[in-house]
Amino acid sequence: MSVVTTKMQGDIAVVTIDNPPVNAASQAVRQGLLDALRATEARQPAAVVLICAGRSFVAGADIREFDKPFLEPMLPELLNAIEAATRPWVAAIHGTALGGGCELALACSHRIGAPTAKIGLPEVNLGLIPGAGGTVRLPRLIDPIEAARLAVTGKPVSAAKALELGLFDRLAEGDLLAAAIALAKDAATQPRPEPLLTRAAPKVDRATWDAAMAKLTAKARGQDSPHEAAAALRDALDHDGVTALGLERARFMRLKASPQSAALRYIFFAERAVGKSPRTKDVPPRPLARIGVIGGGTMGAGIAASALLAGLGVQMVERDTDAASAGAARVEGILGGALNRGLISEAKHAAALARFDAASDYATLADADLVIEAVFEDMAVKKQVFAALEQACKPEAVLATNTSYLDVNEIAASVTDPSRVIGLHFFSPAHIMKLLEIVVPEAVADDVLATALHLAKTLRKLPVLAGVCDGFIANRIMSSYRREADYLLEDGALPHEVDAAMRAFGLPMGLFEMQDLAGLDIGWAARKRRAATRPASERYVDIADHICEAGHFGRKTGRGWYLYGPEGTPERNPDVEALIVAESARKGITRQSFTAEQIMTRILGCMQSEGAAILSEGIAASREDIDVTMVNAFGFPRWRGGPMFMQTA
Ligand code: T1G
Ligand code: NAD
Repeated sequence: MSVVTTKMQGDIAVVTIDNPPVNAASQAVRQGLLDALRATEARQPAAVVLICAGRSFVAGADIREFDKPFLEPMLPELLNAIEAATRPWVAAIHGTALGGGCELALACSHRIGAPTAKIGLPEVNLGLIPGAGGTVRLPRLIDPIEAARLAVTGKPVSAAKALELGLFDRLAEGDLLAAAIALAKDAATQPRPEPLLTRAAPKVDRATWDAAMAKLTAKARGQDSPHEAAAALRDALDHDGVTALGLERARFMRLKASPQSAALRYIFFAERAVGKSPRTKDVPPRPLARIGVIGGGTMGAGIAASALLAGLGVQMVERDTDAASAGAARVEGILGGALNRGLISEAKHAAALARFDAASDYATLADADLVIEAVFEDMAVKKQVFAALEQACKPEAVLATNTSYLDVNEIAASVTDPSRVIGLHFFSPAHIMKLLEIVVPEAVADDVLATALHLAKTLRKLPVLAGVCDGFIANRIMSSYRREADYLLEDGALPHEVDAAMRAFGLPMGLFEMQDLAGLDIGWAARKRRAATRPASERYVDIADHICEAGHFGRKTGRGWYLYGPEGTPERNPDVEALIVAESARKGITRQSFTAEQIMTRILGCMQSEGAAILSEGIAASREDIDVTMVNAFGFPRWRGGPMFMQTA
């Protein structure tokens, strides 16, 4: 059965693409479109409507074809042929028209969108640029700087914005196909618009253009494709359409072969491969309507807000009514922030609050389907909470812990039925960070694991499955390269040199800046907790402990690794640098200088060796789990794929 079919509705030919899940423009789709074009050219209907079955218009070229030789018909040539069709072609867009899908729509003479449709050119997110005329046709249809915004940022626009820009001719009120056929009938009786490819490029003042591109590429942070997209748009303005098309194709093919695009395509598919387990195949999750959150602190409030924003009901329980009120205020603050930023409507905000309650009485958890504890990082406290939950909750309720480091098997063993216990390690801020480490204890039931994965999907989180160990995947690797960074200080580096090297590598922040931001007391408490079990043979650096012993915990106390003025920017801390030099001397270490590359070689090497250990111990099932974690927990640059990908690139 062809993935492209053509049916006549009166004198309008309706060409339908049906290639689940996202109607990617695979070779079969391209061939089907070419056949449909030939058939309609022969049949000469009044006009043609191009529409997609399923949930979306064409979401792009089929990325899975990129690592194989391209097969005819090639998309650029197909789109040129559609644009040259003798009858009007109307693209009827619902869902998302992205990349090649947007370019296909641009090759049509008219475009109509469902009110909820989105359209864009996200190729930069794959280290590419549009490769089938998007950078050439779009600036000939809409304001060139707006065209650049779509291609350089990769962010799609709404149907309303597309209409405002002139990218859509109409929005469909009611049935999309009927509205598209109406537009097609009108188009059939009007003069054909000049094909975009042959239109003269608009003139844009160079200084205005350069200033706009500088703003649009400001956040590229080492990634090439945004700059390449801006250059391709400039080519489109400086040359005729056909010449610009050739330049675009050459640039696209160069980028498709680039290491950054290979890395970005790897992480795109890796994020869709993780969070799957053979144990949950055909295993239905338990019901998930109302969840309990124990603790309304930093994490509890974020988790509660995340669940409320996803449409779940939330019962928060705190130590006492004052703490419950404080926790509720934190949740209301997060929801209020979402409302003020226009992320949610008044109605959604009110509905979320109506589903929320905070109390100090565990009896309020009687109808909770799943409860997450986010209380102090203290095993005794957590065991007390689980004992109380076992009394208060229905036996089928899933009991989860948000612990960062504690042994989830030990927590599970503290209740009568350990099969109902699982780890749900959110990252702060929990209502924003997408990554969710699902920590899988030995005794967990398959349907409890399925419920955790279902919760992740409901919260639109990115789940990675982790075995039980100290720090699971993210924090275990971070602890490893934090130790290495401390060794570098003793060996001769200074905090600002390590942080500069990490930023230059593409990380959003250096490790010492990050510790100052999170609070040095958190790591200090973890090191003291581990002191008793730390191998005597392990090299230990006391520098951070000395800083904490002096009461300096970073930004929140105004000094830590760095000094913080009233505006909060980190300045080098001479006392800390003197302490570092003294520690090297005390240990008889002759300090040496390190280049940024040498620093990153040691830090990256740590990430990779700890990742290898995590794989060999079965804590993570694949390198994708580790790379997805590092990219989404610590901002490891996506255009490098991840520490494990880098080993094989
Ligand atoms: N090609 C192949 N498979 C794709 C795909 C694509 N373009 N997009 C999605 N999939 C798969 C995905 O791997 C998953 O598979 C399933 O579809 C559902 O995706 C010539 C060169 C469209 C917003 O960059 O942004 O066109 O895991 O889980 O959350 O100039 O998918 O089920 O086996 O993400 O609802 C440009 C990429 C390509 C869009 C839907 N287009 N896709 O999100 O579902 S390059 C893109 C997305 C290009 C042209 C250039 C999202 C989505 P599986 P999903 P979702
Ligand atoms: P927090 O101190 O901000 O909040 C803990 C809350 O638990 C407090 O409000 C406290 O009143 C409450 N609490 C303590 N005992 C309680 C009890 N018996 N019943 C009900 N409430 C009780 O701590 P946090 O930063 O939100 O961390 C909570 C948990 O999440 C810890 O296990 C921590 O390791 C983990 N975690 C923290 C982060 C982070 O970045 N802060 C990230 C991931 C996981």
